[in-house]
Amino acid sequence: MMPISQILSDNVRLLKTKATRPAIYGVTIAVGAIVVASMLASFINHGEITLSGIVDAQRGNVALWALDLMPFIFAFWGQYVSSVIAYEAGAMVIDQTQDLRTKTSALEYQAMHDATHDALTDLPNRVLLRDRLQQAIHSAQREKRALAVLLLDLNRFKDINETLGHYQGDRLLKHVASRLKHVVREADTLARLGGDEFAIILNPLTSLEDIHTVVSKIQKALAPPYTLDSLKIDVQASIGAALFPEHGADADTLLQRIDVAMYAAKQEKKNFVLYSEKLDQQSPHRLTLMSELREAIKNDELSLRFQPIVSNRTNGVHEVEVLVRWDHKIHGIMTPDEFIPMAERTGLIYPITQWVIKHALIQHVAWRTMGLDMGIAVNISAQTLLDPEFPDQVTGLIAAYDVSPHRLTLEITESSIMFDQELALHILGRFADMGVRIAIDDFGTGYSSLSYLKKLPVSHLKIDKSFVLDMLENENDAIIVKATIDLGHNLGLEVIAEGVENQQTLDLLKQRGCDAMQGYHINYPLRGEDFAPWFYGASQWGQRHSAGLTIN
Ligand code: G
Ligand code: G
Ligand code: MN
Repeated sequence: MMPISQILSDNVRLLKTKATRPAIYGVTIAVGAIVVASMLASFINHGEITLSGIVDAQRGNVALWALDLMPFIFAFWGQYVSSVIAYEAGAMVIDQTQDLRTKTSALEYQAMHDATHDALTDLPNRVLLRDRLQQAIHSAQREKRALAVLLLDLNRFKDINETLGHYQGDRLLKHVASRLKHVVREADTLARLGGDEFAIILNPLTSLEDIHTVVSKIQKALAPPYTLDSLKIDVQASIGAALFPEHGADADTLLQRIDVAMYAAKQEKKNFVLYSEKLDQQSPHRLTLMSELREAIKNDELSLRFQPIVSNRTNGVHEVEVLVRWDHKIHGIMTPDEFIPMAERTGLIYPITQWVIKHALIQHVAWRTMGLDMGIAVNISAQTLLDPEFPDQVTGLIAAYDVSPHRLTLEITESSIMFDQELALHILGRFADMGVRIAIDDFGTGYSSLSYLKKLPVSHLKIDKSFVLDMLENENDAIIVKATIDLGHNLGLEVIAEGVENQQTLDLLKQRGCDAMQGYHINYPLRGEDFAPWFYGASQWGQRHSAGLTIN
């Protein structure tokens, strides 16, 4: 790079040549004025313009002397002013350049920091942890020593988050992070991997005892209850650990192994589990399942079920909820509860959601060619909803299959909206603009603010089945269901009840003004090919009924 003094003198030269130009014009005009004035004087004195007349005028006319000074004054003044301007401008440019440079490097630093740190706790994130672990492994290898990695997951954090809300959940995580910071040594790395998961690299590790010491320090640090909203909350953690080089020679293997150990701790309800090979056999599927699931999506080994939703107004079925299944070679048909949480943790939820929407649209089109116009409601996880590319992907899919957007509903949960309200509002707005409908699923189990709900472009609420299942026996549940129906209607939303398992419940819901009903009493989730025969045949809510034909 050019030195600053060089830039300054170059700039000064450039600006000086520009500023000198008006001075040269000034000098030229002044010289012109002298010549014209001298000629005029010669003409007035001698009646003609001659060289001797001009010389006479120059000698004898005092006013011309003053005029003769002008070119010198202009030249000097031009030089002086241009130099001053040039220096000032040059210095200004350099000041601003330096200012910009400092600002740019501060921004670069900030961006770098944000990419490697967790925004909530400002601890290193997964990316930085992996990098630090790799470095720690290199130095441990060189110095022939061991190190340990710990994975810590809070117990029941999900419940806390859902009952007290994400704001309080975040506060709790910050408390936990600051308590953990005091447990680790300077040389150790404490990172937040996301959610309620924290990892610690213990480097160096002199003896196995060290791990136990750290684990008991962690348990002690976390033990005192946390105060949130004047509630006292106890939080415990499950901890898994793995050692280098014993359990893995590289960062990725070690990170997988702490996951296995931590899950074993959760399952066995233990505070702490150190990885061992037999754990891999015990949690046989987790790791293999993940890669199998990836393959299953590619090989279309997922399948869909469609559960009918009956409208109170028409008594017919105009919409189905789409539920995914995995036809596993060994484990048989697996329900979403067995693989969706894992898919959410590993990012596989994105391709799954794509697969589900695509195949639901294909089914919709297949029914349409049979003359069956069946709306489809797809369940969407929080991560997928908050993915800024998701609306574009949906736009692409409905365009590709030529499906009218308002025949697609996205079922989202209250917690996925509360997680990042601004982003959720923005994304839901995009769907509303497209004409895609949004339903709040499992309504009543999460935490949401009513005033916020009012702002959302939502079209209906689905009352959680836990309230509907027992509403005949449990008066509280019946009251909640009634209140939710009224609340939904006051907000201008349609209300759907889930978990309708018998006729009495169905009758009661209809009587209470519920707009639509879904549940085993109407039917189990059906395979695509079984739906039309049910709809046109056995069902009292299918075509025969709504077409006004009588059923025997
Ligand atoms: O079909 P059922 O047992 O088994 O579904 C269990 C849970 O899984 C329900 O809460 C449902 O919302 C969810 N689920 C079903 N299909 C999907 C899907 O395609 N994507 C997501 N994210 N969740 C689903
Ligand atoms: O969370 P979500 O609302 O998406 O859950 C739908 C789940 O509810 C599916 O797993 C579906 O199989 C199940 N389900 C549907 N109808 C009934 C019902 O009548 N009773 C019960 N217990 N579960 C039902
Ligand atoms: Mn649902």
